[in-house]
Amino acid sequence: MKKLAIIAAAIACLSACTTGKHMDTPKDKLVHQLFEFAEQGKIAYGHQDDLSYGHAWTVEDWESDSLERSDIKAVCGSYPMVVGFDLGDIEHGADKNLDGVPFGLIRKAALKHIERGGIVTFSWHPDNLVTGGDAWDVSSDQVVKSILPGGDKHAEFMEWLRRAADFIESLGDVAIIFRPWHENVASWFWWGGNLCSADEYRELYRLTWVYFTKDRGLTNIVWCYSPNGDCTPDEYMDRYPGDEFVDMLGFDTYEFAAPMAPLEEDGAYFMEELRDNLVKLNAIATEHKKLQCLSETGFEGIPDPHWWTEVLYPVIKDFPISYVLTWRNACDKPSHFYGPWPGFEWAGDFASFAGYENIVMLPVYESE
Ligand code: BMA
Repeated sequence: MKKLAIIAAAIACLSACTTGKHMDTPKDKLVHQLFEFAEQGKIAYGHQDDLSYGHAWTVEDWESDSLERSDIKAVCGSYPMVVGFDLGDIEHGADKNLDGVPFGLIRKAALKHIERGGIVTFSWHPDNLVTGGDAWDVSSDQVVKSILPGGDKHAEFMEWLRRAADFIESLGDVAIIFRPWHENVASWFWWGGNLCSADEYRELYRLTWVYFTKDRGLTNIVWCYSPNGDCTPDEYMDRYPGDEFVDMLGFDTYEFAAPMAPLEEDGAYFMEELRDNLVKLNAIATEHKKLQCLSETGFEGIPDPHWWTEVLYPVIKDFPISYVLTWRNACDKPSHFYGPWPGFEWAGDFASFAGYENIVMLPVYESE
C-alpha cells in the first residue's frame, strides 16, 4: 500500500514538475533522483558541514587538503551523499558564516560535492533585523511584521535576501535544496510560532520564494519546508506556504537525554516520537505530492553505542524519506557532534549503518 502511494506521488509530482518541458534542468534531475531514492526504498545519508571541518580539524586545515577531509569518510570510507551548509551571516555580506566557515569555502565545497555526484542543502540562520541579535533572539514579536512589505525594515530585509540570492546564484547552473525559515512552529527563532502570525509567516516564505524565483530567476532550487517535528498535522500545515512554493516536506527532530533516565528509555521515547512524526509527514506529503526528508536529526555526543543501527535506522527504514541529515561535528565544542569521527568509540555502529544496502552514501573514486 505504501509503495503504491509513493509511486503515485512520485509520478504525479514528476509530471507536475516537468509539465510542458523536457525533464532536463538540474532541478528536474535532482527532484527525479530524490524521488527515485524513495521509490526504491533508499535513504541518502547527510551530514551538516561535513567537508568544512570536523570534530578534530578546523576550517584552517581546508586550504591544504582539496576538500577530501570528512569525518564520515574517515569512519566508513564514503562521503555522506548529502552535505548541508548554513548561510547565517551572508545577510551582512560577511566573509564567514555564523560558525566561522568562509563563504568561499562553502561555495567550493558545495560545487565539489555536486561534481562528485552528491547533493547539497542550505539552511539559513539569519540575525534578527530589529534587535540586532541572532536568529535565536526572540525578544521581539514584531520582527517578521517589520520586514514584510509595508514594514519599516522591509527595504533592509530585501538587501539581506539579495545577498543570500547572490550567493546561491554564484554557484552557477546547479540544483540545491534550500530550506529557509525552518523549525517555525516552535518559538526559538524570531520567525517562530509565537513571534508572528501564520499569515505573516506564509508571507515571509512566499516573499523569499518570489524574490529568488521570479525576481532573480533562481529556478534550480528545491524548496524544503521543515518545521520542528513535534507538532500536530494542523500546526504543521497552519504555516505551510502552499504547494506552489514548496517541493519537499521535512521536519527537524532530535533525541535528548532525559536527566537520570537510562539510555534505552530515551531511545524508546525518541523512536516513538520519530515514528509518529514520519507517519504524519508521509500522510501530508502523499496528499500534497511532495518529496520527503528528515531534514535534521541526531543525538548530541551520540552517547548510545547502537544509536544508528538500533534507534535511528529501525524507524526511518519504513518511510519514503529521500534523505536523513544529522547535524554538525563542531571543532570548537568537543561534545557538540552528531556524526562519528575517527577514534570515536561507537564509530563502528555508524559504519554498519552506512553499509546497509538501502542507505545511500557517496563513494570515493580512485582518481581522487
Ligand atoms: C546549532 C548549533 C550552533 C550553530 C547553529 C548553526 O544547532 O550547532 O552551534 O551555530 O546550529 O549552524
